[in-house]
Amino acid sequence: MPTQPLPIALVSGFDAFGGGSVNPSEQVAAALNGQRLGGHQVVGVALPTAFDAAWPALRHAIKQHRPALVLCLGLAAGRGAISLERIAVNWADARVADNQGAQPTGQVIAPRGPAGVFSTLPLGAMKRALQKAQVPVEESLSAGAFVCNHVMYQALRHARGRWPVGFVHLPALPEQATPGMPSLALAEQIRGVRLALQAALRH
Ligand code: PCA
Repeated sequence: MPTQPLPIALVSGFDAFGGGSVNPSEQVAAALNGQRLGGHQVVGVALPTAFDAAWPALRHAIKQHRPALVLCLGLAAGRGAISLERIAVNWADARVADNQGAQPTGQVIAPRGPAGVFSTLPLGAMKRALQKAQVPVEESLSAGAFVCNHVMYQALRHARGRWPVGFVHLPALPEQATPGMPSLALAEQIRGVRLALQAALRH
């Protein structure tokens, strides 16, 4: 008898940006790609860190894989814990140029869209799972106003509650942290995202 394909959990990361040479989010998404987790097949994809290209790339992956859940990852250098983002805002305000040279400042993303959209992932359950495993975790009220927030906003609006969508920001890797900047080893980042994803899929 043919086996039923497992539902897909889509995990996205971003490529390096702003002069950096690596992005842990891309590495974590690649590490989880192909794994089976909580009765789901994980598909990990990398998105370009560019306002015009990131959401079309994620939308394409969603169309292709029809995921049961979408978890987007990005780097937030300077944060010391895995940050579960609560809300995406309808605002683009870049402090650095993206990978295509675009740098929108003070712009609404969707003129007819709501000011903010809440994550539809179970952040409380995800947070508890990481706390239990002693992975540094925090809830965050803003994913910023760069490409990460942009993708979170668009992905939530696109899903319209049909599948859960959320965003998790990751600390810098030890090798990329500047002096005094908090960081988290890649293995811990992978462990933390895996646990968070598992908790979300169980919910
Ligand atoms: N972090 C950036 C964009 C890509 C990434 O990994 C952000 O926080 O917007």
